Amino acid sequence: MKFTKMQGIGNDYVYVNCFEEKVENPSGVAVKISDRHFGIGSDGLVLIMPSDTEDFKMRMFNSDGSEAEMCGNAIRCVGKYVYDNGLTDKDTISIETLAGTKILKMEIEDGKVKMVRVDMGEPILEPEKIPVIHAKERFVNEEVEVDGEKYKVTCVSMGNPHAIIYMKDIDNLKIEEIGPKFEHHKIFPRRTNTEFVEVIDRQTLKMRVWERGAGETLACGTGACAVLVASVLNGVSERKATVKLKGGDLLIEWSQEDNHVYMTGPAVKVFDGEIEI
Ligand code: ZDR
Repeated sequence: MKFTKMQGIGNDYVYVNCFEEKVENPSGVAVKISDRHFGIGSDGLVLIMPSDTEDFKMRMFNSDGSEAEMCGNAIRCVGKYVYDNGLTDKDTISIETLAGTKILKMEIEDGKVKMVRVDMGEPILEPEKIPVIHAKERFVNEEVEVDGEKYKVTCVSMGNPHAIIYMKDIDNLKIEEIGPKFEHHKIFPRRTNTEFVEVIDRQTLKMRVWERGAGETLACGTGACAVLVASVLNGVSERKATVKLKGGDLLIEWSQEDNHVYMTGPAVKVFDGEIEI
């Protein structure tokens, strides 16, 4: 199987061009190739496929083999892949995902994609659609008990579920202990991605992420979008802010005009390879 390793601010995936390759068992392949000692090493597997309705289709599998609805960092890399490899000559493309169609606007430099702005669509705030078990209309700043401690939690879906918690000194957080407890908490029927956020100022948010099905990663595109939305709902940030992640920065804007969230960030190719699966 031919593949390309790509990363978006350190969130790294193995990308397979399914116009040429056939991947029979993507969940199993994701687990195998993601292993950083016995595999290629990645946060998961991304398939670039033909779509019946849009320019391209993307499927994304976490390193535990579970399929995610959407991945913000991966979709920018899909844009770079299809443009740089001549699968399209358009700088604006549509991509079908399990979380609906996303539109990408690519910034080209010397014939190659450097930055991508993604229209991530409208955030989903209804608890049953996130999904999170809750009786009210929204899940904003609600108390949740996790492992005997009480946390104030805000839940947002960007096609995939996110739980956002504000705290100080996230650098010293033992995320590998608390992360799984949120991920598997009984109020999240489809588990959750969890973001721990430190507000630097109204235009700068710093976060760490515990990803559903992958553990701590260096970055999370949908998570950064969910964090911006949660921060506006909690009155701690402007509608446009820089979200600082371990692997780099993303610029996120929640537009008042169309209620869509826009994410801008880099997409980088690391190397091409071939592996027997
Ligand atoms: C958080 C994420 N890496 C991104 O960039 O949006 C997406 C990965 C999928 C996530 N682990 C999930 O929703 O299961």
